Amino acid sequence: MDKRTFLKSFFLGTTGVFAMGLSSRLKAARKKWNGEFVLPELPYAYNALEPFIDAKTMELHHSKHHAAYTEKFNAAVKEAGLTGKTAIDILSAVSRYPAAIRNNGGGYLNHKLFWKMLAPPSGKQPSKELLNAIQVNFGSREAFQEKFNNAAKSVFGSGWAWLVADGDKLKVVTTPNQDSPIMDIAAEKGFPLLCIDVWEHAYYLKYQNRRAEYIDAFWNVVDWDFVSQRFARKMTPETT
Ligand code: MN3
Repeated sequence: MDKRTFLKSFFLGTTGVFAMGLSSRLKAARKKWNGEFVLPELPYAYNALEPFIDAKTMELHHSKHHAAYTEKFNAAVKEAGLTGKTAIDILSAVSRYPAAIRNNGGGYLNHKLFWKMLAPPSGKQPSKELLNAIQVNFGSREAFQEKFNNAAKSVFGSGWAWLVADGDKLKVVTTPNQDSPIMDIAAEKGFPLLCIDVWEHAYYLKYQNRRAEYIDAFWNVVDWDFVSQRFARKMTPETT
């Protein structure tokens, strides 16, 4: 993508990026893809986020919960005759499809992003550009984190809190269950930059009912390099 196309697609937001900006590399990757969604490997060991997120939780969350969403998503996609469409294509039009697609497709893609947004504690910080955008949109990094924390705490039952880019605007939003801000049914849409899973399966073994402690601990394992690259659209968006 050249710079002009990049900027144009950036300001068009999520839909624009995916509608306009697929490079030939992405198209080639799609061509080779057989249409089946695969549980991704974690980019670190199950115990790599200790003591903030414990190994047992990570193992169950990835090898049981995420694996189940992936398997059920594949079955639902097949059932609905959608094989060959990407997860982004399917989920951005999810209002047309059965609930099994929404729940399991959301579970498949949300966790795929979540694992990549986490990393062993490194002390890395947001890029200058991202920090500047956070200050412009929320007043300060502290005010942003407070807003994100409050959003994550406020999710009733199961769901997610997100930092999303909507054009050049950053927003903190929440979604119920396995919904995503990329879904057409989302109350507030945007391109996900950062997210936290606040389903009890994400923290109950270590934190029991203390969701706020889990949210505080989460900040120690945020991969700010990943989030900053995502903000700058310097990485290949997920296609499958
Ligand atoms: Mn989960």
